[in-house]
Amino acid sequence: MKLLFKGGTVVSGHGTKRADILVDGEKIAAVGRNLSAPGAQVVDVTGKLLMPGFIDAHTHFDLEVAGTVTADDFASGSRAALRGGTTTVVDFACPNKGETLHTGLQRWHEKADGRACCDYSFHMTIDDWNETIEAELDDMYAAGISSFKMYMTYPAMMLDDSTIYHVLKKLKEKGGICGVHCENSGVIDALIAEKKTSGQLGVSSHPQTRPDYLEAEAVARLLRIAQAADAPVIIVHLTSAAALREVEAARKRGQTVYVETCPQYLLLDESVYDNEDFTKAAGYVCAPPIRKSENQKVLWQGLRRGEIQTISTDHCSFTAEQKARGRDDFTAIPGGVPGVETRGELIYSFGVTTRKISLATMCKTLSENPARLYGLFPRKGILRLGSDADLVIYDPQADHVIRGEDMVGRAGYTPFEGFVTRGGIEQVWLRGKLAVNHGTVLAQEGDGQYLIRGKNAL
Ligand code: DUC
Ligand code: ZN
Repeated sequence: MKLLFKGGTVVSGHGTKRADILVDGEKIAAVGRNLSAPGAQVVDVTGKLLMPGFIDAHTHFDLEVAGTVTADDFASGSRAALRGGTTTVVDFACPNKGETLHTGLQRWHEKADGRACCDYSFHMTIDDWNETIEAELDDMYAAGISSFKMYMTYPAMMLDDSTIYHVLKKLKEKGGICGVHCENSGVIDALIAEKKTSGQLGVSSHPQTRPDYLEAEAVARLLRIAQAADAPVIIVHLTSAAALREVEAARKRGQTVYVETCPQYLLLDESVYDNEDFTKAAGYVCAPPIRKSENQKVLWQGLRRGEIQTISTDHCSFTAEQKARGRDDFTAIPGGVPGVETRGELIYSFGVTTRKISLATMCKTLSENPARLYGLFPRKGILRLGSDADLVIYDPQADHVIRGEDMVGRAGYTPFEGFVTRGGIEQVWLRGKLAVNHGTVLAQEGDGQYLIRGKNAL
């Protein structure tokens, strides 16, 4: 079947242009002025923005954290993703320490296959390093996994400096790319122990035990390790000006460093943890934590200048009931916030219309750059001949209020409660099929395809 999207403004990483889009089956067949296609179904998108489906390269669906499992699995998480204009997620397959990468990969396929409503792929978490795992890397590439993840914190997953060095060297040799969660584990543990000793177990202690300088320290250390390994790295969920300064220093030395941030770090500030209402405050517990407001303008500036390449969500959702496990001890609150459903509208509303970033930068950071960085370009991330027909139809006039009760994700709340959007997502098309219409998700479990990815080309 052919579809002709007529009268809209097409957005790319270069800017905007008035153009029609012809879709044939799952692919874009033409982009141009005044297209005609006899027999095609015409979709009138006059006055609307047409953006390439967003890619969220940092989600955690169906993940066990602190003795509980995220509220969203692949079915509900991908449904929420589509609702927010995200047509592709890259989740983190996560073997337990002692397991092989194959075991972790198989487990993530079992969680996602036949259940995902949007397209999906996996990064592979490396939380252990031995000859078996090293020998598995080629199979990972063959299975379409070209990106990896390491943690510098969390005992169950963290690696020491020497192991990080060896992994980076090996990935460099194979042409892979690695994202790293950067926080100084040892000092954070010491600060937590002090809080426990003094009985300061409320949520407001959470950001105090994970200060920005301990993120910056880990970023600086990682970047020196990467320098020794002569390898590129991705700093995932960067939150602070202090950490970004370390990236700048490494780039001045000639290193290749990619940076990701998330809406919660761009739009919220540390005061969210001071709420007297435990449930409200706990809803924002994530790591790294939400920072002091002065960091926000540095992050927006970083996006504007191209120093930060991607905006993902780190979607890791828990209900109020799950968060309540830590009512008497903030360290028992499962860490993570929902975000996959709101990212596009938030960035448009509070980034583009406030002129912090351009529409082209929004398109780069939500679609084009993640597609290039994670080996999906030009199949994904751009609206051009031959690309998948993943489209977000954005209505700049459809302002509305973000409400937890309206979310299709299962957390039962949103960290952005009460935010008033500028415009809104009218439709989402996944490979030529209408997946969301005016907020109603039409896509079904199993409509999402597993994506074999190539290597980084950003
Ligand atoms: N941070 C969180 O808050 N949750 C999941 C993983 C992470 O890095
Ligand atoms: Zn994460």
